Formats: sequence, structure tokens, C-alpha cells
Amino acid sequence: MRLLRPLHLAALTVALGAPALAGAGEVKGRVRYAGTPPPPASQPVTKDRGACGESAPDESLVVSGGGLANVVVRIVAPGAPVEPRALTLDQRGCRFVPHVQAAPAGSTVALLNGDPILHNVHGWSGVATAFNVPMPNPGQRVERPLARPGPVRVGCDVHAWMSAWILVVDTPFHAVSDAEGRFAIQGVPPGRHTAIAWHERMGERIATVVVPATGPATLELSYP
Ligand SMILES: [Cu+2]
Repeated sequence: MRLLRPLHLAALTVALGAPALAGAGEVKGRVRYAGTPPPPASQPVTKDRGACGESAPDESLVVSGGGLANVVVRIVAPGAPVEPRALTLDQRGCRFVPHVQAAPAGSTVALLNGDPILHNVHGWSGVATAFNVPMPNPGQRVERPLARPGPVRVGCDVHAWMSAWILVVDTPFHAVSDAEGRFAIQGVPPGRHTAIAWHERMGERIATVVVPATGPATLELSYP
């Protein structure tokens, strides 16, 4: 029994240390939409109604319970190593899914056609074409690189109402707000950081967040 005692002490130390570190490096919070949002809008579907339905929701401003969805929140971290990721942008019922996502430069996006009709996926970096992919076949999958930081606006040349955004970032620390505006970013080093929020219609907001050595940091952001 005497030999076991140091092991018990070690286990106790780990158990006591764990709660203090819970949430360390996490930046979480909510993006609020202050004021009364405009009523949800829809866009007319002008062709392929069999596959696309009668109307399509306008996803450019989605507010639920005062929270703003589809905001990319990122933490500025020069020199932090970034891991390229493999994104997926599906097309279902003549909508892009998801509407907004983010990834570091050097990542790839796999374009999928989940519909039984022709789509033509057209990505724009500002006024320059980032990719332009005709997708006539159901189940078709085509990968394209996301080379440099900045917003990529994605449309379909066949269906004018289709819209998605990919924010290509230069930091590993980023997240997209959910339907209630909530977000959580993991692994942020302790210290004072600049946070940048980006929304496709309302642009950027800048805030400061202090990440403690233990426990999470809370970041509240507000539009418009
Ligand atoms: Cu289309």
C-alpha cells in the first residue's frame, strides 16, 4: 500500500487542476442585433421550380431572439500557425448550404451538387473570379482552392437568388455565429487580443478581448 500513495497524490493533483483549466483559451459570446430587424424576406424563384420550390429565403440578414446569425468572428493572431481545412459547400433545393463559413487561406472548398439540375457555381473575390464551375450532374463534386484572405461571394449563374459567402482568414481562431448569434472559438492564447466580426451586409466591427490564463473569455458584439 505504501507504494501506491504517490500515485494517489498524483491523481488528486490532476483532479484539482482540471476544473481551473476548464474553458481555458475559449472565447465565446453572442452577436446581437440591436433594434427591430426587418421582417424575414424571400426572393422569387423564376425557374426550375420543380427542384427549387416557389420562393427562396433571403439569408443575408438572419435574426432570431435578438441574435444575429452568419457573423464570422475572428481573433487577430499574427504568426500563429494556421491549419488548412476542407470546407464543403452543398447545393440543395437551389440554396447553398451553409450560407456562411470561414477557413484559413490555403484551405479548399468542395462544391457539391445535391440537386437533380444544372448549377453553375461562381465564386468572386471582389470583382475577380475566384472559381467558375458548371455542375450539370447530380452528386457532382469539385474542389477549388481558397488562396488568399478576404471574402469570397458565391453565386450561381443559373439561379440569381442563390448566394453564399466564404470568409478566408489569416488566423486559426475563428467561428461563425449560429442561428441565435452564439459563437465559440477554442485554443486562443492568454492575453489581450483584437477581435474582428464580419457580416456580409453590415461589414466589420472591431473589439478587444482579454483571455485569462484560466477559464473562458466572454465577447459580446453588436450590429448594426
Ligand atoms: Cu443554381
